[in-house]
Amino acid sequence: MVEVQDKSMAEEMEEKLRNLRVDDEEDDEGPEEGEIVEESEETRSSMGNPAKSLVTKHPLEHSWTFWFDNPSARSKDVPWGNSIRSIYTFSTVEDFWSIYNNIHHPSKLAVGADFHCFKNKIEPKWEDPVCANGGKWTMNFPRVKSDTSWLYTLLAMIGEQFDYGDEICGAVVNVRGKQDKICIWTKNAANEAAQVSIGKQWKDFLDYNDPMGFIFHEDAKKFDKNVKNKYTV
Ligand code: MGP
Repeated sequence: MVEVQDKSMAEEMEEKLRNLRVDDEEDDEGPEEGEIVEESEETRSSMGNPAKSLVTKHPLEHSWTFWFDNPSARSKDVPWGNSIRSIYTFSTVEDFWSIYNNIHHPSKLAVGADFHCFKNKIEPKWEDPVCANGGKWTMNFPRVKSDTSWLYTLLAMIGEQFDYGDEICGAVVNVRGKQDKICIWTKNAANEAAQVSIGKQWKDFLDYNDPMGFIFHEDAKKFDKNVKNKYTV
């Protein structure tokens, strides 16, 4: 299980986020899905000027959207997904922290809530064309013990810490009666090497030591509660 070690990992990730553009500028091969292409002159010129960089926003590689599914807004009479709402899209380090610092973390959410952070324009649904052939890794936590892991998962994703980051659609935290779950959704479930790499790296980043399983959305759609893991790390 994950222990909250100290604040150094979050600080380290934030530092990496701040440096992201400097590292990436050298090997830019053109925009990818969700990639932010605009970069102001102001951003470029502030790189060597610490005073100015305090007031300049630092762009992320991708823009991301938070989505919330409020359990009290759900109804049995409407299809699954009707109550999911997009909350906020961010594309800079600073905007991430301003939204993150002003929203409830998993321990404060109601049982049944789902909170998602997905690359912009990818909906957190099996039906989204980018997710359709994908799957998900799932970590389990005791109730109200997932806040730090949720933050570290977000920082690892938006800070592009995964070797197969392009494979990632986003992450969701599911608040349930007995436990919290955090899942990372990916695009091509059949690509075993990519999924296993993401799973192993994610466990390392969070210092998560329990076995963790990957299921294909195709299998989840069969609504079989005993759906089998395709991969385990
Ligand atoms: P869940 O919330 O992902 O699983 O899906 P959990 O947490 O194991 O189950 P819970 O009962 O504790 O909430 C629960 C159910 O929601 C699924 O069995 C589907 O009926 C529906 N569902 C979930 N997702 C992610 C989707 C989706 O992307 N599309 C559709 N159509 N239904 C979904």
